[in-house]
Amino acid sequence: MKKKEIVLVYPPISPGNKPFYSMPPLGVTFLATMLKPLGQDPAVIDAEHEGLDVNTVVQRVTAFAPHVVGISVMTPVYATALKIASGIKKASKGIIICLGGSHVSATVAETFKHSPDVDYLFLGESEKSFFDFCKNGYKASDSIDGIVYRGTAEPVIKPKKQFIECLDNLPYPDFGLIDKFKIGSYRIPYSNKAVFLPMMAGRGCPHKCLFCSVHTIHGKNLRMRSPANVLEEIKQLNEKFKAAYIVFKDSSLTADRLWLEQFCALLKESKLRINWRCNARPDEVGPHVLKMMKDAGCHLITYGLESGSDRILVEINKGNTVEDNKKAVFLTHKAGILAHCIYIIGSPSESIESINDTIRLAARVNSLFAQFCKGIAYPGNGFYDWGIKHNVLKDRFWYVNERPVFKESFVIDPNIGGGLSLDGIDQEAWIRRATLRYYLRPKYFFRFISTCFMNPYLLFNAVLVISSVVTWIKKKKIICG
Ligand code: B12
Ligand code: SF4
Repeated sequence: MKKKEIVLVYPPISPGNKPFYSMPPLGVTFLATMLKPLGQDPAVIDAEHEGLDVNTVVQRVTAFAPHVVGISVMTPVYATALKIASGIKKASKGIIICLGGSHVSATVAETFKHSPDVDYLFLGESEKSFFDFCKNGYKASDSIDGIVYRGTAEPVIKPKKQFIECLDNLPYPDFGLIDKFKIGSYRIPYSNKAVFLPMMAGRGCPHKCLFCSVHTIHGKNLRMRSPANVLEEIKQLNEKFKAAYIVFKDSSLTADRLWLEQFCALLKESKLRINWRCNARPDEVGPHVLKMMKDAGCHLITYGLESGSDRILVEINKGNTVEDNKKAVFLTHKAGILAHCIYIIGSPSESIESINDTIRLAARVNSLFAQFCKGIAYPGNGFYDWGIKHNVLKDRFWYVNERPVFKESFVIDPNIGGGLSLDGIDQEAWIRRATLRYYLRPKYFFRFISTCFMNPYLLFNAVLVISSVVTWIKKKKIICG
């Protein structure tokens, strides 16, 4: 095995289980790509996609005999990430272990209380700070911000101050750095079978939705790459990997209207035969925008509709109305674009009535894909602060202990901890009920069949969906994502 000085790990959410759906991780791939000018040839291990268990991750990492290992942490993989760190330290004490990602960005120095094996923590987007750290011989310095390390008594915290101002200065993530990378082995729901890759056209979000913690990573100011820079990346991915489908992971690709107009115009002019999907806020789309997106190859839009109750939308600071939600999906369908809608069950003042409003809204908009998720108190989001303030979060450190995880195709079990204890509301039972009530409607059946006529590949997806629903019913588990 070739030695690698630096190895980055994207941990498995369900160790030992290979997911049906997954996509190459962007964050760790960016970090690895940044290090190439230092003469480094880092490896990225996508343990989620490969479905590796903790021991295998440890073996794969240590086989590279690295000096530094970086692990990316979203809250649900925290316990697993700490186990990986511990396994690596046991195998070789001298390896420096760094953690970064959304969970770490929100909890700052807390990890040091939970694990003796982690040496450095990185806060927020870390391309520059991790590069500087590596360039500085794997040590912190006064000029590196967003880094936390062990001091003699207390942790030393250098808060995150600088976000990358001009995103065009970042290199394009080199997916070839992913160990055992096979582009065709990744799969997403409801694609049109094309080879796909993820991308981010911008970072940061000025909104303040209570369930979201994006600002802890990318801050509150929206920063966009230039449309030409994004188009060039698409061209390169198309030439290098034959990628013909781009998954924009931006919080909302429609946030900057002028940017979107320029980008769609450029993409259309380029004559690249690319399809793409993105997230959008319902209050940011209208007939003109949607037509422009469709003409530029947009295939699917994911909307966080969250709730069918205006009262709840106000409570969670969503900044739009149920009417905006209905209109957005209606216009999306009218423009010939597929819609995937996400709903939350378990916002702080959720009631049976508001849940029923949400289920009714979902049925009314009748999107191809509806996903009902449990409202979860992740460190860094407003649900977490609310849960602590109102004493309805049974265990504020719920993420430290391992949890049973079930994963079949796009099914992620919301049996995850961190839900708020709400009087008289069993969120998981309601998610089950909402999902069944949604998919077992004749009107949904017609939506599905009519969409299949446009894209027969959906039938293949349907087999996967049905098999996961059957497994779910058998195991009495729940669909979320
Ligand atoms: C894409 C995505 C996913 C994809 C990931 C697929 C993949 N292979 O990448 C999927 C759909 C699987 C997913 C699932 C989930 N996600 Co998600 N996801 C995102 C999203 C939209 C973009 C992530 C991304 O690619 N960002 C771009 C890169 C550049 O940023 P990054 O990954 O954060 O990495 C940077 C820094 O964090 C840091 N960094 C990251 N790792 C490391 C490691 C080291 C060593 C260092 C030094 C630095 C570092 O530097 C990186 C470069 O700047 C973000 C929201 C967002 N806009 O960021 C939510 C987000 C990260 N997800 C979130 C959530 C809640 C989830 C789920 C729990 C949802 C659910 N209910 O199932 C699951 C959990 C999955 C898991 N593995 O634990 C939350 C995180 C909450 C938290 N406290 O962790 C976010 C912030 C969304 C939100 N609105 O709050 N997600
Ligand atoms: S949910 Fe979307 S719009 Fe709301 S704060 Fe998060 S990223 Fe911004």
